[in-house]
Amino acid sequence: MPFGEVVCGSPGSGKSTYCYGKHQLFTALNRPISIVNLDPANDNIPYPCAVDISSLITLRDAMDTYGLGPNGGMLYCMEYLEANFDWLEEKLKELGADAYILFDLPGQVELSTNHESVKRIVAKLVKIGFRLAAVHLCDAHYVTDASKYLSVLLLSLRAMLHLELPHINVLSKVDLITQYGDLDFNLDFYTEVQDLSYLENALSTSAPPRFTALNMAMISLIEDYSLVGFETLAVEDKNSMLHLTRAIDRATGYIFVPPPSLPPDAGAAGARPPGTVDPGVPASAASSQRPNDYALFSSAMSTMQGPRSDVRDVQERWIDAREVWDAHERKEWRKEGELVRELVKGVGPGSSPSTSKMNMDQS
Ligand SMILES: Nc1nc2c(ncn2[C@@H]2O[C@H](COP(=O)(O)OP(=O)(O)OP(=O)(O)O)[C@@H](O)[C@H]2O)c(=O)[nH]1
Ligand SMILES: [Mg+2]
Repeated sequence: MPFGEVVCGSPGSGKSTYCYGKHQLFTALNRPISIVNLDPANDNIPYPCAVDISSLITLRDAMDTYGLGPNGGMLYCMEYLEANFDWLEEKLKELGADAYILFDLPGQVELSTNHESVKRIVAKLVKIGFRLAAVHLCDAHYVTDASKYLSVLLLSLRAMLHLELPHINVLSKVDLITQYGDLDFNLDFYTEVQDLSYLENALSTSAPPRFTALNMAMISLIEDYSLVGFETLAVEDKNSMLHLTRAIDRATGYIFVPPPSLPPDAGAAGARPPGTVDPGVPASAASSQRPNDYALFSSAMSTMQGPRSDVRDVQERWIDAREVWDAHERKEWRKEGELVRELVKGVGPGSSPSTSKMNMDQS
């Protein structure tokens, strides 16, 4: 059964960078991953792209042929993709039944909040057997201003109700959050979206007082739904990426089971953990037929553990003690670099170093 993520969010919120980061992380973990670019205006795709909407239609084609502007052209492209869903289905089939696919969407928010084409494409994907989660990225700098935070809450709620998928909202670029000023509350206030009435004071300073009643009505609407919450993401922070991966796996029910029969040249990165037994099922067998002898990722039932799984750790890492952590990480990287150099020396010229020390820590 193919699994995947529909990566959506405002322009510049970090969708393509996230897809690229996830591709690197999963490749290091030996976990399957393919990326489908659904942004017909994406000229500089940073990641290896398995399927690209540009081979079906580009934004420029739509604009030139129908005399449309960039926004109208984008909506046309999505409608065209919907009408040619067979093309997408065919390409996805080639990626195999066990594929894990990221769909990198364009940044126009109406595509994931009110325009129907993306919603219908997603519904068709679900119908052909995909288990998907929507990963909605919102730039973390919005939480530094109460009225922007409120608009992000409404946008997130709207996207959740529109796409009708298991939904993970993410405050992206949390590593940059301190650049935009101090927070009125601790980060967990913004991620847990608990008692928003505390925002009243902050809202009255960031928006004219005549809007206070309207703002409070919107707050009570968000609280009534009680749906919105946020994970955080700093794409270059391995722990942050792993934590988000766990949250998404819980939402989709994905459990990663590495292939039991690894090719002889898989190297240390692909080596099976000590003490595990090869059950003799070929690596090509479907994941449902492979025994879960050493699943590396938590299942949907397990608790969320590991570094950065508590938002207070995120606050400490990026806000309260950022410099101390930066210095600590630099020291760790130096140590790791020295270790690799030692290994290279030990193995001798011409041999490649063991990558086991460089592997992502999955615990
Ligand atoms: N510091 C930091 N920068 C990030 C992070 N994620 C993305 N960026 C930067 O944010 C900018 C926009 O990222 P993109 O990945 O192009 O954003 P996008 O959502 O794909 O943009 P559109 O496709 O235009 O909607 C780039 O300069 C990225 O390098 C992050 O976690 N931390
Ligand atoms: Mg992009």
